[in-house]
Amino acid sequence: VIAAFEPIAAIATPLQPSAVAMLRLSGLDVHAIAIKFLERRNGQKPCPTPNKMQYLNVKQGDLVLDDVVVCFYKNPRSFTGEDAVEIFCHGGPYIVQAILQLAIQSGCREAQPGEFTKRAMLHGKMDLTAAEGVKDLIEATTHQQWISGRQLYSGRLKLLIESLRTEVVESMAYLEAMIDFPDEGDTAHVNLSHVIPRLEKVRSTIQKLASSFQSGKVASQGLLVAFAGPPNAGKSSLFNSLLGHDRAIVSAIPGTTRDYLEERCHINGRLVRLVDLAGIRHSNDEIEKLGIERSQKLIQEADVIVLLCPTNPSDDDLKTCRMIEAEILQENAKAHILKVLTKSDLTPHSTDSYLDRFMNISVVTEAGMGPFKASLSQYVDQLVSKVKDIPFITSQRHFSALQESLNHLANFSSLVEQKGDVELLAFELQMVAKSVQSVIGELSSEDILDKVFSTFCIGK
Ligand SMILES: Nc1nc2c(ncn2[C@@H]2O[C@H](COP(=O)(O)OP(=O)(O)O)[C@@H](O)[C@H]2O)c(=O)[nH]1
Ligand SMILES: [Mg+2]
Repeated sequence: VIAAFEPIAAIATPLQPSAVAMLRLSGLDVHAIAIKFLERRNGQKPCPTPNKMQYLNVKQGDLVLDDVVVCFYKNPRSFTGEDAVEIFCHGGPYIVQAILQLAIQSGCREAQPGEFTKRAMLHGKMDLTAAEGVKDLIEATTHQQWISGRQLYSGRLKLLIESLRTEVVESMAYLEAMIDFPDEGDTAHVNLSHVIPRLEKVRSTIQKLASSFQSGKVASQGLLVAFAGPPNAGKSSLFNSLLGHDRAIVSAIPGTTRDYLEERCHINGRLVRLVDLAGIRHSNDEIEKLGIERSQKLIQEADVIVLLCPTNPSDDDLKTCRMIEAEILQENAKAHILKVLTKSDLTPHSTDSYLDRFMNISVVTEAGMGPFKASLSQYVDQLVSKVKDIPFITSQRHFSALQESLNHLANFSSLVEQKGDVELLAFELQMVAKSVQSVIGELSSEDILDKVFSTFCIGK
């Protein structure tokens, strides 16, 4: 028998005039609760036969509020694993909200964001990665996000994590047997020959999985594209042009963009996060200095850095571009640098050989914008295709957990080298197993669960 949670209700579809909307109830006694305000067409009370669609009336006092289709689910055979009811009504916001009020008056509490999925997880219907997959699938507006959501939801990542954990736990069991039955007392005499190669395989698999983070993040959250270049290069103009509206202030006064701006948009159907950075230059203005510091941090995180230079640059502009390029190479080895000569509609064009490999664009005539956008969308595809058929991670949460497990594996190795105590070795492996396991969720760690589920929408 499944532990019953208090009954909750929520509207599962957007609150907008639409053909059909769905409300969802889950928890203890929700069949009885729903029957309080549902009636068959002949005036009799309905029977909560599971998994069968019923055509019923919603009664609000003497009034028939709406004709609805209702499905009752009996635990554990529901999305949440609890008794549940789904009510499909006309999608008028008044009707939908009135039915929610009836459910609340009849004994439900309004659900919190992600609460249905959280219950599904707590009842063993899915692990934490599958729950994160649900969120990605709901939020997907592009194929790349669907790839991310689908692999999480399908359980591919979960299976790999489980097999890694099993490997570690079995190695741990071997060590613990030695603690229980010590022959000699220290690892100098302990034979680790079949534990070490196993753990080395675990380490390299975790390492590979951790290195899927860049691709996974791009799939799930979009390509992070930062614009860098000397003041007045046209960064904000390009940012606005890609967004399709004037978000950043464009002006001929250098230093106009003092803080960075971030906006999501689609480029050729790919999700990108565009960041307009404050111009990198030496400044005494406190606010501008802060903006520049934050810009430098974003340069370290970006997947693509678009380095902009005006078509007829001053010596200072060229110097700044070279300096920024050197800085990027030093601070963010993974970043792809896309070099762009802006304002190609203006003459004359510089012939400096540094600019030979730059692509020409103009936001005024739109010249070169097609190829520029194509290079961004192709880069998304290139990164995402790397992980298309393998398990990959998508969030900082996954990455940190794997990083922690690698740290403990490193501790294990140095203990082996130092011929450390077998208890200490076992402890490190326990920590490895724990951090690996935390990717798919530990039922005890409420704080992780709250963090993940608070970002869901209500009704999911
Ligand atoms: N003719 C022309 N002017 C541009 C183009 N792009 C930007 N500008 C102008 O260059 C100046 C600086 O642009 P802005 O986007 O604010 O540069 P930022 O300082 O790098 O953000 C503004 O006066 C823009 O109107 C372009 O493609 N063609
Ligand atoms: Mg600007």
